[in-house]
Amino acid sequence: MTEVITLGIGGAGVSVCHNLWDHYIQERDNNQEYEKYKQAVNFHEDSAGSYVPRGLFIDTDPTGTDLVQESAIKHWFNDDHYSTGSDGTGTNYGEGRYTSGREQMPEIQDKLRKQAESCDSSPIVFMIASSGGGTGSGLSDLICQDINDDFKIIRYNIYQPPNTIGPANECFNSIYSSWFSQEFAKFSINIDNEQCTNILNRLGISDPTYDDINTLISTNISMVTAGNRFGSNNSYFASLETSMIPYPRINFMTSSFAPWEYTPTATKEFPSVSDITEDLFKCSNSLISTSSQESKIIATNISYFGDVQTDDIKSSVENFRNSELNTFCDATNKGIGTTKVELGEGCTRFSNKITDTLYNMKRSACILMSSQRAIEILERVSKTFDKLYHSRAYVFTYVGVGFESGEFSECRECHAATIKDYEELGITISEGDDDSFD
Ligand SMILES: Nc1nc2c(ncn2[C@@H]2O[C@H](COP(=O)(O)OP(=O)(O)OP(=O)(O)O)[C@@H](O)[C@H]2O)c(=O)[nH]1
Ligand SMILES: [Mg+2]
Repeated sequence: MTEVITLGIGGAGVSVCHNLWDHYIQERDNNQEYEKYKQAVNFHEDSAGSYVPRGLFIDTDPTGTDLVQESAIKHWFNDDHYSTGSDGTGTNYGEGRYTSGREQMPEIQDKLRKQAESCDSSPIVFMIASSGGGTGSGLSDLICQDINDDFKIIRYNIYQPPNTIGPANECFNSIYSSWFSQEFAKFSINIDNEQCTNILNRLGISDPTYDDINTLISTNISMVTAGNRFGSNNSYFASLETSMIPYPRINFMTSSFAPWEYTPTATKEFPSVSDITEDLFKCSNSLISTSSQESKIIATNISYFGDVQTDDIKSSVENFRNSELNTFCDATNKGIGTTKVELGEGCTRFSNKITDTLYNMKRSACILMSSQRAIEILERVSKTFDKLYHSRAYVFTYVGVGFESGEFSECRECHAATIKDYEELGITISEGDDDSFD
């Protein structure tokens, strides 16, 4: 069985993680008697027979972790679940990686090892952070670099939105954490707040707060990983990993849910499995801003929930294959992995205004996708970076905290190489290599 240690890093990471634990704790309370439910994915049983969450809240300042320590679920956590600094990084990646973040590393290593020792096998480390924050980028990268030999890492990045409203140098931080995610993580799943806001607007939440967005994000995390807790999959994202073996340097994932447009009061028929499957591939439903609908898809993993029969899944994949949404490199779609998540009779899950809409739907689905949509997203942040770098804006604040000036060009070159990897994939495909998955 897969065991997972979840790390929330920096302000956004800690807040999303708080929301996610709220979710996992309620889900465990509701389902622990249910035979198929594997509570040991996220909790370990201590010597006194109590279940303890496997995870850490990490920040270079106490704002976010203080909120968790005062929250309704605080009694689930003890000192071993926190690593909190005092000064923050002032949105500076260099501070997160070289100064204030680095000072916390011995404590983080110690607490992480302790949790890993409570696992039966090598756990997966799931890291949640914003790639724009100095802590979320710099300290996450330091942790990633430190542990990647020992653990399989999945990074969940709250990525730079197209219309940045935060500090302009967030794109410096983002470009670095993209590079490290590429080098050291198995997958990085990327979403942005702007697109999450658009989706929440469509759900009737007109002016979403961070809490609304975090609920949407934690619902996404919970749904894409649900197969592990409820199903029979033994490995995280197993089919996706297999499909991605030929592409070792391509790991930038996007995610979507469907259906969104349906409201319980609608008189029209509920969307079919086929409609839902097609919706998952539409850029408008992605949790990261993208419009590259024509771009090539490499591999996907779809989890279905609710009233969905195995035959319906087969026929909807067949329908998708014949639709214009099928832009798979391999037109036979060997790269589509599907999981039907059985929640069990009477099984109730986390409940809030977003999950009430999604979970209580007759059927729904979510997808993880690797595709050339990454090019558009990576190029967007590169352009902002280049503009600032050429004017030398912010460079001095990074050099002042331990950066070597060569690191900027090295990072930018690696970023360009990643974009090229995705572009070359397009060239190979147009030359007729449509058997990429054999
Ligand atoms: N979804 C979401 N985004 C957030 C939240 N808080 C901040 N952000 C976004 O994350 C980015 C800033 O990152 P933070 O996570 O606050 O920064 P940090 O990682 O703590 O790093 P520093 O504070 O710079 O050391 C901004 O783009 C914010 O819009 C949150 O609770 N949820
Ligand atoms: Mg912060």
